[in-house]
Amino acid sequence: MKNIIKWTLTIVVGLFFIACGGSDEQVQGFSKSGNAGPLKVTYSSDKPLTVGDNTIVVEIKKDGKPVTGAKVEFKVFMPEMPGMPYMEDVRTLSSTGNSYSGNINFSMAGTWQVKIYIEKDGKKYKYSSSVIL
Ligand SMILES: [Cu+2]
Repeated sequence: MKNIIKWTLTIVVGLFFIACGGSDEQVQGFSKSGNAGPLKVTYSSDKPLTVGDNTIVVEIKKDGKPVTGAKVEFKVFMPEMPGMPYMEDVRTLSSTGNSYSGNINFSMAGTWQVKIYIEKDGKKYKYSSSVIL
């Protein structure tokens, strides 16, 4: 139920920006993509990534078609550094139609490693990336 409200809000906000298109104020979101074997993986956020909570949307395509019904785990981590422990956040994303989404918390600024683990029809795929906050 929470997700439905979240998505309704996202759509309403999205429509608002479409309706107001043409103004100079563009919302700069975040988006990055790459491959996990035969899969094309895109992860994005409609706002720039920030320290704290971020709503992440993952789209997976194979031969240009959305891959649905997969188990998608999104992990971010920062290796241990002098004076700083290892940090991570892991979330199993919820399927929302043709994409997957969930909340990811970055506990501090810096470079974060991103791993997206995908399981579909008994096969496992991994996408590696990184972001700088
Ligand atoms: Cu650190």
